[in-house]
Amino acid sequence: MAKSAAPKKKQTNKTQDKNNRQKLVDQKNPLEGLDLSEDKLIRIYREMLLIRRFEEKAAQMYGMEKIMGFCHLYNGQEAVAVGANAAMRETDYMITAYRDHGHALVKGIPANEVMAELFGKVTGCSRGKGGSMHLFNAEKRMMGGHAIVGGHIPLAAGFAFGSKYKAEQDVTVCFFGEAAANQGVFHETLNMAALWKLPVVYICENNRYGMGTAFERAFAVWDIYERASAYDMPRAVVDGMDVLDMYRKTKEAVDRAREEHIPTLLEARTYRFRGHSMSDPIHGHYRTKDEVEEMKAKDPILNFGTLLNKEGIFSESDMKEMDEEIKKIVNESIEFAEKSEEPPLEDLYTDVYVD
Ligand SMILES: Cc1ncc(C[n+]2csc(CCOP(=O)(O)OP(=O)(O)O)c2C)c(N)n1
Ligand SMILES: [Mg+2]
Repeated sequence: MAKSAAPKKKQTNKTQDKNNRQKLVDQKNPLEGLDLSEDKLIRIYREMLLIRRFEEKAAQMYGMEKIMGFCHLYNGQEAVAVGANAAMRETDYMITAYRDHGHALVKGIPANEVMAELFGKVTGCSRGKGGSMHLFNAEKRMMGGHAIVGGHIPLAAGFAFGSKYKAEQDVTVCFFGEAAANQGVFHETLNMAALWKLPVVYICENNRYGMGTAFERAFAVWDIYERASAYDMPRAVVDGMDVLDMYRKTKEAVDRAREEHIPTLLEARTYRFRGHSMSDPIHGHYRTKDEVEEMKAKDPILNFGTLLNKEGIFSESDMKEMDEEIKKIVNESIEFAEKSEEPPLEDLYTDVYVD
């Protein structure tokens, strides 16, 4: 995707044929060579579906003013967090920006606690004080939910430094939006991570927009992953709409971080189906309805479901049954959040500093 003033070269029929043939070869057996059991493949599907259903309900609750303040949904991007998490160990650290519901769910924070946090209730994973953008559970090694764009990138290096210093085997995986890659701290941290050989994997979720600014208008070089070359760091572009590609490339990076203490930058090309936040329209003035519809054809959940179905791993009726079970879990999370109490006023003064 390198930017160039030269007009695009027209593809000849010959190259088109070659590309199509290559696609058929690639599509033939997407599961080949993957170390994923059928159970794990089904779990991956389930995790993506849970996020989608959770987000749909969160949108509805926002409309009903049960959820207030900032709320950024993850619809469309599910394959990024789920595919990456499938390549991680439970003990590995995860840290992300404010579009964090999906990451929190896949890292094992129960839907009840995530929904209660969105409602600002004391039973929420951050005791009702963090809200949508600050979902934490240190025991599960979910290190947040951070609202300052790019602010958590150096924190990830800190966790990775801690693991290395203590000679522990854990890897830190840090997700951030592409706009965060234009913050100075991104470059400062990548330099240090490479220099100090930190066990960290940086995953840039390039959903093409920073609020309403198309990334092409904000980046001098459009291949964001290439920025890692400045720090002699391994790098790759990933199809962020394909959970298996996410798994495969994250696994390589996580293994390299764990075994050789070499950090990696991955650029996951993805898309958000909804507005930037709940207060924004779905396409707004910065993108067209057609573009959104075109990207919806790449829906990571529908496509992965079709693949599992085609390979005889998961039938349509299994999927329907799972969907019902997940909808029940999400509905119960609403009940749980509704019934829970708000934090008491005295809590204003707790959890401010470490004891
Ligand atoms: C330091 C800082 N500057 C500005 C903002 C306001 N802001 C909130 S979200 C956002 C866009 C970030 O886009 P991106 O990193 O691509 O993440 P996405 O929303 O696409 O997931 C901005 C500028 C902020 N939160 N922090
Ligand atoms: Mg973005």
